[in-house]
Amino acid sequence: MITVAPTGAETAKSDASALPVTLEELVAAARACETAGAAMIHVHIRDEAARPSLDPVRLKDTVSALREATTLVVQLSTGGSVHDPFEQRLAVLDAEPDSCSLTCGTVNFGGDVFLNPWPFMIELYQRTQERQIVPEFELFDLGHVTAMNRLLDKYGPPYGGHVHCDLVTGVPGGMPGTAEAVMTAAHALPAGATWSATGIGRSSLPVALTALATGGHLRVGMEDTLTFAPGEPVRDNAQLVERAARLAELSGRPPMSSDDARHLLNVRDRRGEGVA
Ligand code: KMH
Ligand code: ZN
Repeated sequence: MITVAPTGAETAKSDASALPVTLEELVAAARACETAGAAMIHVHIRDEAARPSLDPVRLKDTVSALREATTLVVQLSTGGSVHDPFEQRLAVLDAEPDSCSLTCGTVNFGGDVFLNPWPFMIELYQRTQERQIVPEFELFDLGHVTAMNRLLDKYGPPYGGHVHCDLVTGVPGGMPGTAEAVMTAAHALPAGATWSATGIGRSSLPVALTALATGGHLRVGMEDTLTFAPGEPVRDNAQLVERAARLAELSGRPPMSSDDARHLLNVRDRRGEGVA
């Protein structure tokens, strides 16, 4: 399964002109990435000035537009930017995505702190269960795996019954983007869990190759990587998905369709339902 994370909250449009920041740009990127082999999209939105936003109306419009234009599994970020308040991050679920990210602990994030205290994790997790939204557990460090396992032990399985995680490596302050770190974290996951791996910046390729070699799935995109090769900026998100799909083919593990991803994750089929 290839997930594309096309935008993120950290990069300015002025620093990467191909970064999709309007709804039209996001939908165009999503379509191109679907054609290139993506099955899921991890979404951060921006406001009219291209600043990171958790505006509830924009989030609902985004989910509807992506559902209309693509078959991708739509995952909204509940991480937002490091400046977003907890209440707004919880309210992301009101947009009724198929899936949402759920980060399992606080982590230094460059010079900032990405806050995910235990009570916030519990609140977010219980809301995903109530709303029938499949969480993707974002694990930036080995301790986050421990916290996720504790969450599952205390509060039961996620909606859909299947545990899917993303090992986010290479954030300055989190686990490094190395094969060793990916394997250590993957081995600590509960039996039956599936995982994708993300390598920020230059760790993108080694981490993707590790995941492909060891049964993991892939997350790529301009949220995580802005340089395609040394000295060569990324052209657009589809370029990163195309490369991931090529690597997957070469590894004998061709990209999963979005239908297969829906089946794997057990997402509730909301296509055809309006958002209240
Ligand atoms: N932008 C980061 C602070 C997520 O989407 O859940 C958090 C992040 C993780 O990107
Ligand atoms: Zn994100």
